[in-house]
Amino acid sequence: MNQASVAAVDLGASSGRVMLARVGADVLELTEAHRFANRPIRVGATLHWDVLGLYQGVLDGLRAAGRTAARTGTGLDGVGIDSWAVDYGLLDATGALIGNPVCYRDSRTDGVMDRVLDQLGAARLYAGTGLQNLPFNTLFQLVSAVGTPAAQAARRMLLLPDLLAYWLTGEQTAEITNASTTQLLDARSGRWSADLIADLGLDPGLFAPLCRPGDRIGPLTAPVCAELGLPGPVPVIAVGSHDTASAVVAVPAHGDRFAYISCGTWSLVGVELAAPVLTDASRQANFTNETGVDGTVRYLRNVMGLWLLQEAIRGWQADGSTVDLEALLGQAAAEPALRSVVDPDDPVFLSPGDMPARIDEWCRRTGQPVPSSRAATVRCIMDSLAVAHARAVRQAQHLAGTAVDVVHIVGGGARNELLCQLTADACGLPVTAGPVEATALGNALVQARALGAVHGELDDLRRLLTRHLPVRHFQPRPETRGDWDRAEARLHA
Ligand code: ADP
Ligand code: LRH
Repeated sequence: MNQASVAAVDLGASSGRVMLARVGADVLELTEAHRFANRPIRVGATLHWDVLGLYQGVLDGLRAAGRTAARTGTGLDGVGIDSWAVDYGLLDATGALIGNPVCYRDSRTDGVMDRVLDQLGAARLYAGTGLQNLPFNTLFQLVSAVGTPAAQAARRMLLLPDLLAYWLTGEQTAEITNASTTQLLDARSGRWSADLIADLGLDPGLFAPLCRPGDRIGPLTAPVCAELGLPGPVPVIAVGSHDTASAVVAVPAHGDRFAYISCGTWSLVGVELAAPVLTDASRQANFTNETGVDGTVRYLRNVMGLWLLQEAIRGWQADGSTVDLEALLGQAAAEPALRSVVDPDDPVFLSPGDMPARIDEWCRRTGQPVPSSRAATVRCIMDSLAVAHARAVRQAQHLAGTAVDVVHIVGGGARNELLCQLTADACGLPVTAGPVEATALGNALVQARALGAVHGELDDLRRLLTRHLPVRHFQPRPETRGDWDRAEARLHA
């Protein structure tokens, strides 16, 4: 096959999309087949994902992608699925879904992480799994539910992309890049950690056989093909099913002297490595070693990201009005720089709720001016994210013993010129912004390689990207250096 037409299903915490990609040695085209909103939904005390709504969005997208591919005379050669990490569905003994998956921002894990760290020891957990401690890691979610009727009935745990692949193919697998975010995978062997699973009292049968990006999960079932109007069996191909793993594939970098920021709901800030960093310093800085495509290590830190902006906007729109994001960012750009900065990683910002009020309170508590308008709040968020980006880029290099010459921003945040420029200034490094749809591109490239339409290593896939996709460049403004240093000192005083 010298060209492949594949559907990349990419579910983000703020929207899902199905992209149709045509990929070959001399072609890389991406078109949007379908996009749909996504958000957590509170029922009673619990914050859920509407997983059947998401599945319907995937089916609608695949139908649209199949039609477009048929019109261009190709047909669909593959389907790949990625989503945000850590969240999962539980299946009963018949393979039926038990309840709606719970959103990682739900409060059921409150206090669980500290309890597990006391039980197992933070050093042991980090040495074993290499994962940063985030309160919502799958491990903590599973432990929080031990003994509940749902957990008692559960025979299988499937992370969301694996769950959707199961519904599309009938096959149960655990794709390794996403499995690595559970904190239940052994960092050295790359297998489920039997010791950890036993020590936590979890059922080892919950965990499906692992597969790798490029493996075939199985063909779409006949009823699914019929529902989608697809003529023949289309393979579902494992990709970097953790969205960040797919995004990192599509960082248009040359060589290895680069940092990346996969910037959407979260900012995932780090470097690509050949081996994990499991030192105490790395653990204390809460850096994570997630599994990347082709056995790479995504050495990174979660920065709370554009969630702060999304959640502020959600509140402003609660009365039914709409907010023009680009206009608001334009006004924020005209606001005075670095008046107030918050630490976006403070857990106080994690849950849904009134974001501007939390930002105001942070500023008040730290003796900084409280933002006096929406534009000032947005400016505070942008400045704060840039400071956090710069800190993580600096720490990643220091902890991994590497050096970078450029920072790549990919994902929806690459459209945010203000944030890209501020990040360049704060890092003191050039920023290359784009592609916006890096995750879908990484997903599509891995499928195309599995189908034999393109060949080579990550470097080769990235060369193909840089030949076909425009990016934007932001140069650091050295005259702002002192302001950033002072802001950071203020933040960590
Ligand atoms: P996720 O995959 O986590 O849902 P995305 O990568 O889709 O996130 O990025 C979503 C973010 O992109 C939004 O929160 C928004 O801040 C940003 N964004 C989207 N469109 C624009 C735009 N036109 N200008 C600036 N930022 C944008
Ligand atoms: C980004 C992301 C991130 C995880 C978070 C739960 O979408 O996958 O890598 O930490 O969601």
